[in-house]
Amino acid sequence: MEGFDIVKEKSPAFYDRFERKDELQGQTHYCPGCGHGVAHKLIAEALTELGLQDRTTLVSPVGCSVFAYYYFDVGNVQVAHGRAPAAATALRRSNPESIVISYQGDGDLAAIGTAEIIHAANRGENITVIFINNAIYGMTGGQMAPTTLVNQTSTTSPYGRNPANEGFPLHVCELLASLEAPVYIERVALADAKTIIKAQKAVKKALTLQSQGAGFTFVEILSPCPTIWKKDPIEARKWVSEVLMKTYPLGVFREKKIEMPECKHAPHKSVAEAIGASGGVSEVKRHHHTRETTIKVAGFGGQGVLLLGQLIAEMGMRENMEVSWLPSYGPEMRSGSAHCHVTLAHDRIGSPVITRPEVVVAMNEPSLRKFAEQVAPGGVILYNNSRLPEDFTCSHARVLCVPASEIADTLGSAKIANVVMLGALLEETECLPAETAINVLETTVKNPKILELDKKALTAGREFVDNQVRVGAVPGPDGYAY
Ligand SMILES: Cc1ncc(C[n+]2csc(CCOP(=O)(O)OP(=O)(O)O)c2C)c(N)n1
Ligand code: SF4
Repeated sequence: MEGFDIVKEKSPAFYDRFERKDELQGQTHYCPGCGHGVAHKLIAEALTELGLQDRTTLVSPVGCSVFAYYYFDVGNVQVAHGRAPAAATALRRSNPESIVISYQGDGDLAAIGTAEIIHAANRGENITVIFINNAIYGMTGGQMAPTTLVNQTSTTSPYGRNPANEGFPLHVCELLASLEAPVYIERVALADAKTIIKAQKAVKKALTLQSQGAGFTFVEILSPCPTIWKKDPIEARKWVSEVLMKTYPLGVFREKKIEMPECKHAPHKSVAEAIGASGGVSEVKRHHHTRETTIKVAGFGGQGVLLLGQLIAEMGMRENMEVSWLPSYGPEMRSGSAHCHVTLAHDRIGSPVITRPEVVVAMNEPSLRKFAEQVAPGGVILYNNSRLPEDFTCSHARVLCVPASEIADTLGSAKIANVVMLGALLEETECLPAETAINVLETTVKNPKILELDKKALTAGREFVDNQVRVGAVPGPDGYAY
């Protein structure tokens, strides 16, 4: 047009190049006329305009939406089918300054992932979910989705969806709008220029709200899938406006007035941030006599393995540390294997899973054999026995034998072996003060006799380690019992 320059350029939020096989160079992963490409463009433009690209992570699940990570020059995480809102929750909570987008198809979000989306929305996670509703499973060749229309044919409903047999189409916006927490829910479409402009505004609005820390935002995009619908791209767009939009009316289903919370997501922030965010003046008290560490406690059910981890975590909390405790146990109430991961940190913890613990507490031989390899080089293993199995060697970590069960028996109860081990661990690692352990025991153990025993057990464990190292009662080559 005279007087106008038509500038075609890609959004900086897209990679300069995307990878494809040789013969497919220059083609995207999407079919001609597919809505995914347009939806990508809307997201990329919003990220650029809002200046959010550098702190964004996009979660792609399973389905044609998985290809998003080839295009967006942001942090990309690919997750199992349906799990994107759960992964997005973790990503956003562990990095509250980030922007997290969960980009999901209808099979992914409304079938296998129904639980994840509902609970993420209900918790009011500060994430943005972009829901591409094309009323079918695209990637797998056209099976019925929860959003497939009544009478719409698919490979699994060849005579058309029959509500008597397959239920009615799921209206996800309406469903989520029945929850209290979400702050913004809108359904838009990629049917023509007018609806696409509305979609553009909705995507931008959702991301703006997320960047303000407002809460859960959700944009459903009715999107053409010409290949599976067996229509050309023009017919497919027409079908969006003439058919799909009749079942799924466009509109805003939730738009909360945003009052900036004094500390809405306090549990997601570190204690220091939470106090700062609520305008508190007192600095959080960090005790300098605490030490960050990661601990795996393992044994069999009934040895108090999980409780030992809980005691350590509780102690950390009382010392204003960031803590996590993650249990793992078999179905048996007794004698099955059990272990737990405990992290004590001064800063926010990214994940409660510990793959390289600095300390392993092995309450029995199978746990020693199973977890010794995992301990970080230079770490320590506390083994509940007076000696190691003859064929056992460990060159990368120190192994300290603490006959906790024997000591507990001498004190009068096999059940307190875990507290003996707690004493040993505190003395060996100096991660937390022993007085805090006494404080925790005094407020959690109600029976005075057991409390007395626990205190003795704690002291016995500490003294055992103290004697090993400083007096060298049963020394190995470097002062430890090997
Ligand atoms: C656990 C699991 N179950 C099933 C599948 C097979 N599968 C791959 S994609 C898909 C459906 C995707 O449909 P949708 O989310 O609507 O995305 P679209 O391809 O239409 O964009 C299914 C069922 C899988 N990959 N993993
Ligand atoms: S199958 Fe459908 S959703 Fe998948 S790329 Fe092709 S048009 Fe898009």
